[in-house]
Amino acid sequence: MLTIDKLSAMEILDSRGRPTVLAHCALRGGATASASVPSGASTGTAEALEMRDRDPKRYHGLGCRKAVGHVNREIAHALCGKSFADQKALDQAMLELDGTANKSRLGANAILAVSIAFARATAQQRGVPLYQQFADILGQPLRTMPRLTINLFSGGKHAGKQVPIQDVLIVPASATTIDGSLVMMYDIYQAAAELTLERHGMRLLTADEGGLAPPFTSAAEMLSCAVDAIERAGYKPGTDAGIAVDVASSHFHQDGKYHIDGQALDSVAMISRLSEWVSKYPIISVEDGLFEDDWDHWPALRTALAGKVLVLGDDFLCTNPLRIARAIEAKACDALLLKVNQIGTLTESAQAYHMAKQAGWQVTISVRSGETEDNWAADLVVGWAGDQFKNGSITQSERLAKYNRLLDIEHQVKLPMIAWPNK
Ligand code: 2PG
Ligand code: MG
Repeated sequence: MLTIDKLSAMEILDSRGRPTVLAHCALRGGATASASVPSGASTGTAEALEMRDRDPKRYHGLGCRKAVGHVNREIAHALCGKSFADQKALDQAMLELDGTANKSRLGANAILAVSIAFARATAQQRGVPLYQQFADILGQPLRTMPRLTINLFSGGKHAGKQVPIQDVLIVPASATTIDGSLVMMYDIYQAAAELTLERHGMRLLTADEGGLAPPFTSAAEMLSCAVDAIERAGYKPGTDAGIAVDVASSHFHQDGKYHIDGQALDSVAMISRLSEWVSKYPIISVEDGLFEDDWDHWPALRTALAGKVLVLGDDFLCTNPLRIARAIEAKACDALLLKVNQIGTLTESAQAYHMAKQAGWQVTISVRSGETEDNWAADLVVGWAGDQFKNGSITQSERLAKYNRLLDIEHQVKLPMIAWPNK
């Protein structure tokens, strides 16, 4: 049994300078640990509620003092001195305490900070690395290192909407280690920075996740520039390095149309546009190709693209077991983008993971556009044998905290990197 001695939280800042929650957890026996939670910009409407103060005088209303107060008072009061058999029991106690479907009473940011701080303290108490603790929570052995999907170019909400689609990511497909993936990505990022200077007169203008954000005039230009960068770096597009796209189309869907590159496309035309991109560019994964509630057309998207690329749901699924069940039933996609803070506890995230895997889907584990220097996501993707890891670019310390932790894990344990394509 694990007994909580002390629980507290405080407000810290994320990589965008916005407040977020850090929780401290002390267990009887001496283990102490802390954890901080990330925050998204392009959020799905079905995400669990991230509690903000809404006080316009502090951080434009984005303060997290209410969520922090919930940890320091109600959650601490309910959990301190109590013993829990495991993570599931702890998370269940918080779900019952909150009592809402979307954690809107206590805040998903408050609950998740405690959920992860508890996992980390438990790992310490047991004397095991955090990735092992995560594997034990999931109930499966360590298996593989993830294939990286690394942000090269950004648009959409992460870069002031200079181009509608959000992320063009590089997948170092022929790399066999994390180290080799990062070496390849360094070359491609530098080549892209040179191209940005030559074509747009600027070298580094980066977005929330460290991706380059030149003023492309169309999504197609963004994609073809990624291919140029791969070639310029001396790699073969599609063989050495592929492209993953986060279309994040909910954010340019309005009045039933997809507003992209000066056109207003209906769902069928949007699917055709995505199919064109897939045949023209070495794309291996398409995330949120359609609007999060375009349930009528997601199955057609999957039919059009499955087998050629991963049809990945992010805002569409929101790591929410109910939405995942509906998408499996409807054959609407074949991969889950798993973000723990979309749902708010490790236990529910594990449930989402198992559902996706049982349906034969792949799982990409993703961080958020607002991150801290906390690196637990790296342990999570190894512990849960995520097929891919989406962690932004190779610049900015909040991203490097995770990549460097992956390098450290790779140094400690010899696990094979997941094969690509992993179909
Ligand atoms: C996404 C994520 C990460 P955000 O849409 O996949 O890139 O963005 O954290 O802003 O939701
Ligand atoms: Mg996304």
